[in-house]
Amino acid sequence: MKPAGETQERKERKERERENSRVFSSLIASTVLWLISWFLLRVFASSRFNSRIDPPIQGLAARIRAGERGALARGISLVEAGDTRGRELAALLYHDGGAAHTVGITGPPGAGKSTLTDALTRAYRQRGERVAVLAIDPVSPLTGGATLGDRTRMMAAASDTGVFIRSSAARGHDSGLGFTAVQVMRLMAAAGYGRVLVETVGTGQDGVSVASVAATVLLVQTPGTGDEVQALKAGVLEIADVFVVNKAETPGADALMYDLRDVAHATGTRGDWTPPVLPTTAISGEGVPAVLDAIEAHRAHLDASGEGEARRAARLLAEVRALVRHDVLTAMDAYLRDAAVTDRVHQALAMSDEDPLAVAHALFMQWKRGE
Ligand SMILES: Nc1nc2c(ncn2[C@@H]2O[C@H](COP(=O)(O)OP(=O)(O)OP(=O)(O)O)[C@@H](O)[C@H]2O)c(=O)[nH]1
Ligand SMILES: [Mg+2]
Repeated sequence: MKPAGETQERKERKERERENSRVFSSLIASTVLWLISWFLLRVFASSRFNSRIDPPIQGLAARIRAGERGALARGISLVEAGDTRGRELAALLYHDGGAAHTVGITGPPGAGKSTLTDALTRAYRQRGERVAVLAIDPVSPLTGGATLGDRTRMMAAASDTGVFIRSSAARGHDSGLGFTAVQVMRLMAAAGYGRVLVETVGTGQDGVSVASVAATVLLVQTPGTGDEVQALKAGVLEIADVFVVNKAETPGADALMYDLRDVAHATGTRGDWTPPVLPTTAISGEGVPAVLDAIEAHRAHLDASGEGEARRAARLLAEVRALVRHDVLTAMDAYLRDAAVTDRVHQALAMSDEDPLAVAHALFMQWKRGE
């Protein structure tokens, strides 16, 4: 016979065990419940996130992918207006245009960039390729004359659906070549244009930025004053993958080509690519097939050498920086215009001995801290 105390103890132990298992199972149950609600919340949140992408923008993206020209034009307008829906659109179409080859055509005003772009476009069309052109600031005040716009109308009249041409006014300090141009070109590529050409005026530093939007850069020069090559800035020479001497039928073309070849060998060589120097008469189309071949050769070089990937990475970095810079400036502008902040500045300047430099520094630090 067991002592009464021992039985009591056993009873209590059993009771405790039962209690423990109750606590344990309720713990399991609440964990499961918690996991389920967490999962449901995630699903809910992500569906809310998706629904935050404007359904019309998703529709527009689909229509652009299908190659609808009207949709592409509308999408480009959204991007150029700096509309947030434009950014959403460009983001949605980011993976759609990977196969397109982007070609920048730059050079001084009146060199014949538009005429050459037009000739290249026709040549690509004859080869059955679809071409989109972005002409940035196409009419220079110097030449004013023949513009791509005139030819655009001609092509539109011929209703060639394999060509899409868009003119864009240069804006702001980045000559319109910041993220806006990249996004417009991305939309064009997503719409199925395998060649995306971008024409931009530039002889100095401003011309350099074309390299941040195009895989292959053509630098168009013309014979004339005799000091063209000297006038070229080092930065421009470095970005040129193909030199084109346009108006090659005019006097001085041979001398210019000779000089440019010198320069191309001295400074332009990158890896096993030395920029070729090619003569064209863009108005008649002479020399244009050789330019097409050079673009193709450069594309092959980019693929084979790995330089294409490296440049793509550099372009994406430049784009991210431009976007962030834009957002920071926009946010900063709004902050500075804020009435309370303006009051604070007035007070700091009026009530203390603080100079504008100190006030500006303090304000910047406050902005960084989110005050
Ligand atoms: N002689 C000759 N004239 C040409 C040639 N190519 C273009 N032009 C003329 O040069 C002028 C300027 O040509 P555009 O194609 O408008 O030059 P652009 O570089 O686009 O000029 P902007 O965009 O205004 O900087 C036009 O009158 C063209 O007809 C060429 O090969 N030979
Ligand atoms: Mg032009």
